[in-house]
Amino acid sequence: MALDLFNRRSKEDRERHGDRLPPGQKLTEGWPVLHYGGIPSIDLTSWKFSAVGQVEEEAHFTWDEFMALPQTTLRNDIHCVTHWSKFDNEWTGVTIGELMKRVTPLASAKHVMVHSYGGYTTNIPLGELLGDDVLFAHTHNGQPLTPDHGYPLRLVVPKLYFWKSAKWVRGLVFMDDEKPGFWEMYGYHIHGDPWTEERYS
Ligand SMILES: Nc1nc2c(c(=O)[nH]1)N[C@H]1C(S)=C(S)[C@@H](COP(=O)(O)O)O[C@H]1N2
Ligand SMILES: [Mo]
Repeated sequence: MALDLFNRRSKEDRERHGDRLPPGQKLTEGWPVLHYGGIPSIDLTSWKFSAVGQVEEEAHFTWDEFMALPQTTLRNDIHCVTHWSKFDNEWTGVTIGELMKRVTPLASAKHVMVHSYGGYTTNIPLGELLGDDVLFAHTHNGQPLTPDHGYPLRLVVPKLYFWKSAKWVRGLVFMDDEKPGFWEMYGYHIHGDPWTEERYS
């Protein structure tokens, strides 16, 4: 009985999805669109991606430069704090590992603030951003991202709730301390692990 208190998935969800669906989540077949504010309109000719803050040297990429980086396709599941999960998303883009071959954080850098066009921010511990399942994606299931899902580029951090996967991403600021991003400031959990239901603070 005590175990059931920790595992709040319904019996049916557990039987159907095994260990793949985090507690409190429901599987969806569609792909909901969720964001705060409007969709920024982005011109690829002036698009820039920057890595700044506590780094040895700032790095800046035009769209063509970023797309010239080695491309990878990864498959993963995503989990939104509003209780939907979507399995088997295939993302194509540039892994964080490829980016980090070109960016060297200072030893003091422990956290990253992700910045988006439109002003959205979200914070992620550097160690988790550097996971081999993290990438900057321009394509989902073989289709270019639509504007509402983050065109031209979004971050994908599948280990954390999906609000950490910033759409319309424009850069990273490396920091020594943990500062809250947009939703983290408005009551979402500072970390956001779906497996331990770090939903709100
Ligand atoms: N730039 C930006 N990225 C964002 C958001 C946002 O408001 N702005 N919302 C986040 C939230 S709360 C979720 S659940 C996902 C939703 O992504 P989707 O609309 O592609 O499903 O985007 C995340 N990334
Ligand atoms: Mo969300």
